[in-house]
Amino acid sequence: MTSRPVIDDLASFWMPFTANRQFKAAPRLLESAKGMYYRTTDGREVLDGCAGLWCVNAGHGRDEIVAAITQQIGKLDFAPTFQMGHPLAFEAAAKVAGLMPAGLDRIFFTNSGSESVDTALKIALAYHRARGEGQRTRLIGRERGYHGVGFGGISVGGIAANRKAYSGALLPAADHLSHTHNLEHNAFSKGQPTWGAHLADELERLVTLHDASTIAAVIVEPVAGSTGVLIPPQGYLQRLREICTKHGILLIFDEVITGFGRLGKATASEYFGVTPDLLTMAKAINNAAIPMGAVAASRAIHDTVVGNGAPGAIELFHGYTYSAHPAAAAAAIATLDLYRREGLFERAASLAPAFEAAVHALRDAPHVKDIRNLGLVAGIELEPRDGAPGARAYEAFVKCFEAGVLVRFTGDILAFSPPLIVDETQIARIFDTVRDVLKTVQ
Ligand code: PXG
Ligand code: PLP
Repeated sequence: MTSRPVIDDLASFWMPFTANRQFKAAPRLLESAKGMYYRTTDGREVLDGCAGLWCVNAGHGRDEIVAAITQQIGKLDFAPTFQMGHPLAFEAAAKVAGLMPAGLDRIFFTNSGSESVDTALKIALAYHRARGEGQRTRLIGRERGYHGVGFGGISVGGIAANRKAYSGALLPAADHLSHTHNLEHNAFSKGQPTWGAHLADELERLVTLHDASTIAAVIVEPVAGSTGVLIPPQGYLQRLREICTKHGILLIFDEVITGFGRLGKATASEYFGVTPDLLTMAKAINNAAIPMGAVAASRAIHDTVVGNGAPGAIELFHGYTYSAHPAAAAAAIATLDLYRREGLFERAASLAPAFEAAVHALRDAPHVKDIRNLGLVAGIELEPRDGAPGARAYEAFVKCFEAGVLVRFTGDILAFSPPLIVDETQIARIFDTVRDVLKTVQ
């Protein structure tokens, strides 16, 4: 095992979504990665139980993706996609479109999930305006929703801490549905809970309050990831779809986490059999090897916005310098080929029952208050420590890391989303480690 000196000065990097002072007092540094494992700067191997940040679905350091990026950088490092193009941008878009639900085959590239969300919200407004309904500006999100950190995303998002400091500057016309998390009815559900479809009817209440003619879109994560793996009740998404359709409101699925195999299908939309009008993605679109995100729009939305522009005029005033960056596009093409060649979405589907059994086996472990799962994603909710919310899960996270397993935590919830190449032995190791750790956690 190699050991390298830790960087002397950790001060300059202001770390995102991190307790900076706590981290810098006792840093956890990853130096390399291959397959299912990270290696730390002090030479320890760490099993990746959360695919980085829910994004490295094909496992780390995949040769095909590395080669595609390396070759592309050498051939064409950058090309503008504003009034210019390069072949890989179109090829990547066609490949992404091929995985989307039928009809959602117009792809706008971004560099992150946050940008994808803001892009989708803007497309929704542009669509209604192009149809002569420019007064439809209200955007509806959901409590406990995470839609990234742009001003649009936090406005429709439902995480109080992400909104508080910026509350005076949120989008003026946003509202929220209730979240669907309910332990009284649904604790320890395996897969989709049976209780809660009626919560979608709240959209009817918001329509009554605001009038449908003012509402542009509803955005939800089909499975909420960031706030602790909230699985939609049976029938809930179908009901949301029906109400949106009835009132001409666009439905946006934020699939930044659920896209690309997490539930055993290309999209959660396919898994649940519910098709949105716009679908946001990022992360596993190119195995997170280079920042990239995208929005898939229905033909109707695309054709309305693009068809309404005057000849020679730009139809949508929106775009990023790095939209369809050549290296990101090359990585996406290689990644999507890899998913298909290795049947990784099918693999995730076939591992899901073993994954479910392994996580629910922790039902009687200390501090466990709820366990929930779908596909290759699971959450274990812990009883918070008195007067110190989040402290127990943080302690469990650190101890798992020290025991060689990387998990995610949010509040007092541990989240699991391993790369889709995980095997049953590794699944057992992840949850055995958590069980052992929970015995020692205060
Ligand atoms: N939408 C959803 C549904 C997400 O999960 C974003 C948008 C924003 O994507 P970017 O690429 O801008 O971060 C996300 C991101 C965690 C965690 O462990 C979750 C995310 C990011 C980092 C950590 O909860 N989700
Ligand atoms: N700020 C300035 C001053 C810029 O010139 C640009 C892009 O040209 C941006 C922000 C946006 O950067 P990006 O296109 O990478 O999102």
